[in-house]
This record gives sequence, structure tokens and C-alpha cells, in this order.
Amino acid sequence: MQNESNYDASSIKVLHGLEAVRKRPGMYIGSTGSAGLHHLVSEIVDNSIDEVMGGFCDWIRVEIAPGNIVTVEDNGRGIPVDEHPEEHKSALEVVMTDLHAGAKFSNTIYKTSGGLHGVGASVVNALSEWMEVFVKRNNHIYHQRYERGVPVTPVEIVGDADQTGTKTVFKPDSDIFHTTEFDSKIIENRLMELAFLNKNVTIEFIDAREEPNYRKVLHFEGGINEYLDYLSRGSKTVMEKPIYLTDRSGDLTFELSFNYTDNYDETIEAFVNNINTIEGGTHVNALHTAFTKVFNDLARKIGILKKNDDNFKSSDIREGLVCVLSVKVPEPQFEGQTKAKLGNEDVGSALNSMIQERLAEVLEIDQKNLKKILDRVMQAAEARIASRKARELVRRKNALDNTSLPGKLADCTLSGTENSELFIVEGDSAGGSAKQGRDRNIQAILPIRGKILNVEKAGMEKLLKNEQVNDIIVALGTNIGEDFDISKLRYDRIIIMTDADVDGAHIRTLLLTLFYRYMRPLIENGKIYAAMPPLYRVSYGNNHVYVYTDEELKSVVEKIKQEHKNYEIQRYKGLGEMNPEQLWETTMDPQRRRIMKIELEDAEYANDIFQILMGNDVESRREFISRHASTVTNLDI
Ligand code: 0RA
Repeated sequence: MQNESNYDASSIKVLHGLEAVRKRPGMYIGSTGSAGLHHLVSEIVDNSIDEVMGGFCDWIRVEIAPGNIVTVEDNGRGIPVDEHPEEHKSALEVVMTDLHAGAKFSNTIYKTSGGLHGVGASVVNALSEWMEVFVKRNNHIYHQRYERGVPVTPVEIVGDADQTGTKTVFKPDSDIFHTTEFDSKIIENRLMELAFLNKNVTIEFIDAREEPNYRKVLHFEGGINEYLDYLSRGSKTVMEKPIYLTDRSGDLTFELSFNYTDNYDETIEAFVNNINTIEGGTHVNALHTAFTKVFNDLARKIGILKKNDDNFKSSDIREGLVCVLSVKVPEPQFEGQTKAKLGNEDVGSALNSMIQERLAEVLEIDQKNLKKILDRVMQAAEARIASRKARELVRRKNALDNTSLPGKLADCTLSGTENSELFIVEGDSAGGSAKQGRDRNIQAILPIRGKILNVEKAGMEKLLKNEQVNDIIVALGTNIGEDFDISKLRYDRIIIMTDADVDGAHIRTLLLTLFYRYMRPLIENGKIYAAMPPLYRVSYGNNHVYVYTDEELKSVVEKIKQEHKNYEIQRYKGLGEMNPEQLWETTMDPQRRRIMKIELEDAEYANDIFQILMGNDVESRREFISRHASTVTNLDI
């Protein structure tokens, strides 16, 4: 029996609510700019995702039509349409018009409310010029239309259905939003996140404003592991496949996938009930704490950290980390600027112990990946320590004397200008010739001794303590690791000039590894070169010619023979055999010399060799030596 006064009361309440939303839209959706506009779509899609999480739905279609009209359709159970016991109207109408019905009608315990999310379909309805909902349920299609949140038709049956589902169509109100133009990239990105996080759903996205229509089907069988591979695409990963961890404690669940790359920064995508928490929060802090604890414990256990070594710091375990964390929390509290930061302390502590437990369990079994990860973390720790030392050294030197460049450096008068060059020269004698032969305006010379080799056997950390390496760092002026600053670079080009022999190859490998690990932007910006001194000098009659490769030698000799001349070949064993003029002519004169730009792959290769030769992975070293027998003979190990 219809109770009139009750009906009036509920209508007044609804109108009151809609008015509040239209008066202060920012309170409900954050803003009336582009972010708020796109939030409308998320809000409707999230309702369908709730249905996916409940296991009732596996398909969602999102379409943006001309006029920026949005359609969101799913094959869930359909919003209930039967009469609401207290309000005496269809449950559908209550969900679409009553501000507080959203949470009550949510069929998941993982509420998205608390921040800007989960405000419900009624808020989207209130901020739409018009909205229409079609519900397939009980073999019927039910329909209702609203304008600025107010129903303009009753809920009525408009057709037959042999399936269930919900379709919502709406046009954002241009009286409310500064812009009603949707950016399809923003929507597709959000849908892609949802498809990665819910691997059993297929999401179709259509931008029908484009001709022909833009259409994308999003379905990721691999879930967050596939998300992880997507995030690390284009980077070199430490492990072949990501590590996946999951656990539950009461209603709190987590899923985590991670890998490491050789990048300096951390990439972490963290979600709470499918909401991207871009500001982090207690769950992300828990992850960092758990990783740091477990890696330190295991590093001590297997002897990578020795008794007197300091622990790895959180920043060490974060360098190069790529991670997707998805947690489900019954009562999330969202904080921060954009309400995208999780505040629940209890969630943090529970997650911390769950992640520790699962991580330790997996890595104790997977010793191979454990070693790979700890090597990567160790590399970050070494870079941190080295850069602190370099920083101290630079500070100390500056304290003594403002202009205290390394004593061995013969600087150029125009350092810091375009075309200025630093030659890092192997050996004091070649260094001496280079100093005499150079163009002192633009060419600086830093000789380094072959002695640098001795520390190689002790690895990179020791190398960084080496005085000669420190000289290089100070001469370049950029500092290293996290303190690296390319704007401080004192030369336009850095040219490594080594002999074409064993020691030369060694030094080049070391220097390239140093640049690759601690000053990578130098390589990325094309600042590092290798000099290419000639291998031969061929004299004939009163002439001579320098020859840089063995193939060239053949053709040069051939040519001289044809001219029936006598000739003599001198093979250069090292730079030291050339006098200053010869060195200038053949190797240093910008007009005549040959130099080779070092690409990232070259340095990466040097780093691999260094790693294999210096690392504690005996198996790889043995394999490498047998595979590269000839190269290794050259490297003299
Ligand atoms: C609560 C109960 C039931 C369905 C839904 C919510 C529902 C809401 C949305 C919003 C978008 N798509 C949706 N699909 C389903 C049905 C409960 C039942 O059938 O027993």
C-alpha cells in the first residue's frame, strides 16, 4: 500500500541531495575540470567491476560517442528493479537518485568509498544533462530516464531479454563541467589498469567519435604479472620472469608482482580495491619495509653481507624495482591531496608481516633469483656509498683549494665550451705525447696508469675508492650515482684512448662499466667516445700512410704493389710508440682522426663482462670463459 507522506518525504530527500551535489560538485568528484569529468566514467565502470569481483560479470563495454555521450554496459546480474520496501519505489530508481544508496547496494565488502571514489551512480546522474539506464533482469529490459538527476520516466519494461546486465548511458552536464571533451587515452589507461587487475574480465573500449571508430579489447590472462611485464617493457630486467606473491589475512588480501631493472628509479603501481593510490600510503610503506628486512636477512644468511657490513637501505632495495601491488581492504581510509593515499595503519602492519613471510619463503627456494636480486641491490648500495665518498672527496678538495683539479690533469683553456674534449689516456708516456701534441685550447689530457687493473679483481666498490678513478670523477665535474648532474660536465666529449691490447681492453671495460653504472646519462647523451689509433704505418718511397684495420691493410698493400713500389709495414704495439706529432695526426686531430661513439649497448656489454668476471657466480664465469675463449685470452684473465 502506497503511503503518500512517506513518498513525499523520500522525494524531498532526493531533491535535496541532488541539489547539494550540483551546488558543490568538487566535494563529490574532486573537481569540475577534466579530472572530475573522467572520474564520472570511472565511477560507473567501478560499479561493473564490483560485479566482476563478485564473480557475476566477465564483460564490460565502454563507448564514447559523438557529443561526449558515455555508455557503460556489463553482463552482470543487473541492478535490482523490485520495489524498495521503505521508499516504495523501484530499487533501480533509489540507486540512481539517492545519494546514500550507493554503498548499501554495493555487493562487495571492499568499499571504494571514503575518498572521492564510490560516491555512486547517483552523483554521476546528478551531474549529467541526462542519463538513461537499461537493466536486463527477469527476462525483461527495464528502463528509466533522468535529467540532471531527476527521473523523467517511471521504471518500465521496454523489451525482452534472455541474459542479465546493466547499461548506463549519460551526457555530462556542460553547465557543471568546464570541459566535457573526453580524452580517450585517460579512459583507456584506466580501463587497462582494471583489466590487468581483474584478469577474468574482458573490457571493450570504443571511441565512436573517431572515424573509423577506435576499438580496443582489453583482456590480460596473466593479470598483474602481465602488468609488470608491460611496465618494464624496453628495460633490461634482472629476472627472466617476475616474482608473484599473494596472501590473505581475514578480509585483507594482497597480490604482488615484482622484478628489477637496470634503471635508477623505482616504478610502483599500487592499488587499493582497484583504486590507483598514486600518493602511496601504509601499504606501500609496508612493502618497502618488508623488502628491506627480508633482503638484509637473506643477504647475511648467504654471506653477501658480511659481519661488519652495513645493512642495505630502503633506497637500495628501491633502485630499479618495478612492482605492482594490489590490496583489498574492507574499510579503506583515503587521505592526501587527491585522496589517493591509504591511511590505515593496521593494514600496513598486517601487510608487512604477510609480505615478509611470503617473500622469504619464495626466495629461500629460488636461490638463483635471490642472488640476482641481491647483486642488483648490492650494486645500488655500492653506488650510494661511492657517491657519498666522491661527494666528500669533492667537498674536501674544494675546501682546500677552489681550483683543485687532479694534479695529473692537463686541462684545456676552454674547458666547458662546445667541442672541448677530455682524453683519458692509458700510460704516462702516451699521456706525455698527448700533452705535447694536443690542441691545448680545447683538449685536456688525463693520463691513467695500467695499475688501475690491480683493483679490478676486487670489484667495483674498491675501484671507486681508487685515486685514479676519483681523478676522473673530479675532472668530469658531474659527480656520480644519485648526485650525478650532467649540467656540471666540464667537457663536451670524453675520449678514452687506450692501446689495442689486453691492458687496453681491460681499462676500456672498466671505464665503460663505471660510466654505465654511475654516470649513465653521459652515454645516453652521446658524450663518451673511444679513440681509434692506427694499427699500422705503411711507408713507401717518401710517403707513408696510417692504417686502422686489418682489412684496410690488405687493400693498401695491394695498391702499393700494383704501383710496383717498395714498402715497409710498422705495427704499432701501443700509443707510446708514437711521437707527439704522430699522435696528433693519427688519433687526436679532430679533422683527421677516427673516433667511435660509445652506444648504450656497448657499455651494457662491458658491464656484462665486468659482472661475469667480477661477480660471485662461478658457473656463469666458467660458461663465459668457454664461450668466449678467444676474447678472454685477449682479456688476460
Ligand atoms: C546489487 C545487487 C545486485 C546487483 C547489483 C548491485 C549490480 C549493480 C551494478 C551497477 C552496474 N552494474 C551492476 N550490476 C549489478 C543483484 C543481486 C541479485 O541479483 O541477487
